[in-house]
Amino acid sequence: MQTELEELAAINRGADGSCCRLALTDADRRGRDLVVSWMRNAELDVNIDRIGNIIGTRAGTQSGPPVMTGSHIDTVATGGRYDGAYGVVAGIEVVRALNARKVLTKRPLAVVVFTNEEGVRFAPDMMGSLVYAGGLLLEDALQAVSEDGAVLGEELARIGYAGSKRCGEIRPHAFVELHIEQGPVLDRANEVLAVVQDLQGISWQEVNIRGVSNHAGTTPMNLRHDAAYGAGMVTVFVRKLAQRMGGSQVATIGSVRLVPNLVNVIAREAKLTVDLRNSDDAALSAAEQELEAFLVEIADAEGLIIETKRLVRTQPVRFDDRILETIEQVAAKLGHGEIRRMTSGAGHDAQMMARICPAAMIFVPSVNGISHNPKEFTLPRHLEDGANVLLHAMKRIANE
Ligand code: HGY
Ligand code: MN
Ligand code: MN
Repeated sequence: MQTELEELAAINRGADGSCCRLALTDADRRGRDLVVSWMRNAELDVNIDRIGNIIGTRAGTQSGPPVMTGSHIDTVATGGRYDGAYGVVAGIEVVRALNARKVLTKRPLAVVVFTNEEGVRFAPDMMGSLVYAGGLLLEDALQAVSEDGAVLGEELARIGYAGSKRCGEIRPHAFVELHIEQGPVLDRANEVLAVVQDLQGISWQEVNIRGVSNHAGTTPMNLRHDAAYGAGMVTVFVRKLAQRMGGSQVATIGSVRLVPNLVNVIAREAKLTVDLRNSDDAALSAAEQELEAFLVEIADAEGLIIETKRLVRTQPVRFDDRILETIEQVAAKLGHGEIRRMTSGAGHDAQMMARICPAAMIFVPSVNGISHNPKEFTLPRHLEDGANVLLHAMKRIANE
């Protein structure tokens, strides 16, 4: 697995060691080509569907819905080498291990690479799995436009991954995703594995604030309509909102773009993104409503025009109890004792697959809880432990 993870990480590697394989760029294509070659070497039958999902299948002794695993290989622009890639590489490793031992399973197995999980170039995130699960029309996904004006369907064709298979044609018997935790819980508790029982709701909005450009030196403070000040007020508001709400509420202003973005010009425009998450859907809706009321308030107070555009809204997801128990039993049998059940703060393709089949996830630790960052790291033995649990869980589910 380390070799494959290194090969993927070497594609378009940043000076700081970060991985940058934005969805449907040439770097993503190079990663896809690598994974397809690994799948074929593992004797998987590879199909590409119409949103570019890559599905490698392994026959069982019986036909029928496969037990599926997999994740994504697209990254954020400053990504680490494990986010997504680990689940794909481990899934292929599971197949290789079964091949080496000439072990057949009753049900077929499948390893999938979902298109555009990160959603940072084309919204929404988890796009490929959302289309696969029927939560987003293929036509709408193909028409998604990126900040740099690229159209998703055209990019998919340009990199040669506009497949012909109908999205979701292979309806899995079950879906198990292996992923790094991307947070501090396991690392701080000095634990090796967790089974993910649920996943937060996610709300992404774009907030466009329009004011009036003017001279930084001559414009009296009480006559300003300063879009940058509006952006700053929103940034402070969402932080205080999350602190006030407590629980699992988190809030992030990840992107702020000012226009004209010049030292001596009052900004006429600020485009920012707001990421709100909570494992309680009612609380997440309340947070969205509080933000909406605040935007009306500052628009009036500062003489700004503020418009919002929804990018993503997903409900919290509870994974399947039977799959959770299988993962727990397998982990115990492999000597890990009773492993922790936890909530995922990050979005994952498994949350979309849970719409169409029993699904769950396995986490391994992220050192210092760091992710979406080139310092993302997981110990090799933890990677192995996770892959072993995946192997035995898939075998058990495939033979039940
Ligand atoms: O945003 C997320 O949680 C995921 O990394 N796409
Ligand atoms: Mn991921
Ligand atoms: Mn990610």
